[in-house]
Amino acid sequence: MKKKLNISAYLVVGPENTLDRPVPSIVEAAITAGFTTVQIRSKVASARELIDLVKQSADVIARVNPNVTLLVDDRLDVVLAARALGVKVDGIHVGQSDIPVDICRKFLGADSIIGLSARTVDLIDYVKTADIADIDYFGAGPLHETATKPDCGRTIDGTIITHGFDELKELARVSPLPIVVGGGVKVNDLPQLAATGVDGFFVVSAVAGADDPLSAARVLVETWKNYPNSTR
Ligand code: TZP
Ligand code: MG
Repeated sequence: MKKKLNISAYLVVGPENTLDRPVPSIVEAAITAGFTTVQIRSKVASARELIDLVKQSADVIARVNPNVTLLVDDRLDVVLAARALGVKVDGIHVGQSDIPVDICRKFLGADSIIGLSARTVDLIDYVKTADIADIDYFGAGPLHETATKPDCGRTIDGTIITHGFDELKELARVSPLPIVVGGGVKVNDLPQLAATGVDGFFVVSAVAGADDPLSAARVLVETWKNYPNSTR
């Protein structure tokens, strides 16, 4: 059966984001604080390292909170390899230039979670008209320009498109699927972000780059909870 998806507090993390601390320790801090989804994402780790990180993260999730959803960014091969090794991975998150979602669905099966980063340009029209047959949620962003993913929101002419709260409110209204928003998100953004009606926030550095990831994650979760918004 498909795991019930909760993208309200969504951690994205890889070894390049943790200031040399082990990825599983950051995952543990986040889900102990109440994060609901974890995505393992690395542009530097090898396939073997990624499989290992996914396994270690799955072990932390099984121990701390088995309801947490575990996803892998981009790497269908890593999800399949981890599963072949008996690791419980719930699915994948892909971008517009990654493996198409129907191919992911074909390989991962009906019970897997598949997230897709929405297009940055013409975001609202895109979400209204996208074929959502194989998608469980949309990622949208950036809210702010971010050093963690400098190309996020960058158009062909090099300018960065960010999405303000008014646009995100409209996005939440028209989207046929749950929406998680990230890119430069910090705790101070959460009241306004929650008020837009989107389903959650995703962060890398606000947790993985914090001096104390556990207390940073706690503040994020508590702040979001104080602005209950989603009925999806
Ligand atoms: N996808 C869009 S922006 C982003 C990803 C993975 C990075 C967000 O990182 P941070 O540190 O929360 O700005
Ligand atoms: Mg990608």
